[in-house]
Formats: sequence, C-alpha cells, structure tokens
Amino acid sequence: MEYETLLVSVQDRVGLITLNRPKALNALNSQLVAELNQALDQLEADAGVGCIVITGSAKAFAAGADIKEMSAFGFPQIYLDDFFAAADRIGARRKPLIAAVAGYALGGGCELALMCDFIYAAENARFGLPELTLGVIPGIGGTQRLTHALGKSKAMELCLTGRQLTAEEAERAGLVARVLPAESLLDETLSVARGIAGKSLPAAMMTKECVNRAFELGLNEGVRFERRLFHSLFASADQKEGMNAFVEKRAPNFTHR
Ligand code: CO8
Repeated sequence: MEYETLLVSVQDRVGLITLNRPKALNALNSQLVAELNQALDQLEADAGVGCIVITGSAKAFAAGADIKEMSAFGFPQIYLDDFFAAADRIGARRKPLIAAVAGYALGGGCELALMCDFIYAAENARFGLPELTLGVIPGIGGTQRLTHALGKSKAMELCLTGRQLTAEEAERAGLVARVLPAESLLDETLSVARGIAGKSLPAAMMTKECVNRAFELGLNEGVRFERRLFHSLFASADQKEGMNAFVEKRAPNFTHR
C-alpha cells in the first residue's frame, strides 16, 4: 500500500511507520491521521507482524497537529465533524506499539507518542504541549495521558506553560522508557521490537491489555482481570512450548507469533 504522508515497511516481524511530511515537521493533518490508521489497520491484520514502531525524522517526530489546516475551522462544524476523533483509534491498537522519538514531539505529536505503549527518545528529543499558546488546549488525550504519566504537578506545569521537557528530564519523570544516542535510536528500537515480535503474540497483547487496565480499574479489579487472562493462556500451545523450552534448556518456538 502506498501512502503520501508515511513510509511503511515490514521486516523481521516488525512493522515500521515513518511519518513523512518533512516540510511541515510531520505536523499531523487529517490525511496523515487517516493514513496512519490505514497503515495500522494493515499491520494489525498482518499475521506476520508482532510489533509496530512509529518514528519521525531526526528533527521532528511531529511538531503538533497541523495548525494551518485547523486555523480556519469554526464551531460548531469542528464539533459536528468530530474533528480528529479518528486519532483515538491509534491509542486503541492491540498489538504492541513503540514510539521512537527524535527532535520535536509537540502538541499532537507528543500526544501521538503518548498513545504508544512506550517511548524511546533520542538525546535531542523535546516533549511539550504548547496548545495554550495558540488559544486552545490539547485535544487528543494529552491532558489525560500526560497526567497519568507524570502526575498532576508536572503535567499541569507543562500544559499551562508550554515548557518543553528534554529527553533526559522526560526519562527521569517516567514519560520515556529509555534515552538513546540519536544515531542508534531507530536500530535499537527495532531490535527491541524484534525481541517483542518473537514472543507469543497473544501473551504480548494480553500483557498490553493488562498494563493499560491499570489506568482504568482499581487494584483488586485489575489484579482479577490479569489473573483471568493469565489462566486463559494455559489453553494455548505457546504456554506449553514456552515452559517446556525452559525445562529442556532450549529456545522456544512459538506457534502464535
Ligand atoms: N502545523 C503546521 N505547520 C507546522 C507545524 C504545525 N504544528 N509545525 C511546524 N510547521 C511548519 C512551519 O510552518 C514551517 O513551514 P513553512 O516552511 O512553510 O513556513 C515548517 O514546518 C518548518 O517549521 P519552522 O520554520 O517553524 O521550524 P523551526 O525549526 O524554526 O521551529 C518548531 C520548529 C519550534 C517546532 C516550530 O515549528 C513550532 O513551534 N511549531 C508549532 C508547534 C506547536 O505549536 N504545536 C502544537 C500544535 S496544536 C496541536 O497539536 C493541537 C493538537 C490537538 C488537536 C486535536 C483536535 C481535536
């Protein structure tokens, strides 16, 4: 499938999506969001893909939603059209999704990274929600996901001031899983993605589901949910294979990869 705003490839069971609007620093317009969903649909439907990486350029993961596209919109049309509701589908994906962020991840770009399951950042990455500067607020989950990731005080400060976090500060605050040298960001991320894609896919997807439930359920309900999925995996060939392989001191050969 060909896209105008993305480059998409599959190698070693890893789907790689590169945001590709270099002249606009990968600003998210309606076309990019629609194509991103099409690409994710394609990769999620592909049984040969076990993990997906989203990245941008060396200068910008994405510098926000496309201000030029949005500037002329008015209410109630933007409400009637439910503008950018399609972006919510990105955060509802079931296969593991990693963001490899270099350069600017601002506004909608930061929110896109937050929709992924975890973020690896290059040393030059900058995270921020500058929407207030434009007379608006974050609109694709930023006030919620950033607050879950950082806690109230830091999230509130970032939303109210538009201050950008460096990669190092973002890692210290728990927004970013690891900071990597810019030149090895993508290779290292793809290597980690290949490791995940080599595991049992149902178990990886259930892991994602369980961790995400921690944001929605109380502790007891969350643990009960996790226990039910844990029990259900004992109906899978991969559980037998994974555990037998350990006992027999060999690498597992999973069926559902
Ligand atoms: N939208 C459209 N175009 C953009 C954007 C953007 N967000 N960011 C950069 N560009 C364009 C610039 O206009 C410029 O284009 P041109 O060459 O035609 O003038 C080109 O990209 C290069 O940008 P700069 O020349 O500005 O590059 P610099 O290196 O000088 O600066 C910055 C880089 C600091 C990243 C700067 O471009 C900037 O501040 N960009 C805007 C950042 C921003 O405010 N982002 C938030 C946008 S609002 C948002 O994301 C809301 C999300 C929620 C929507 C939900 C709807 C329901």
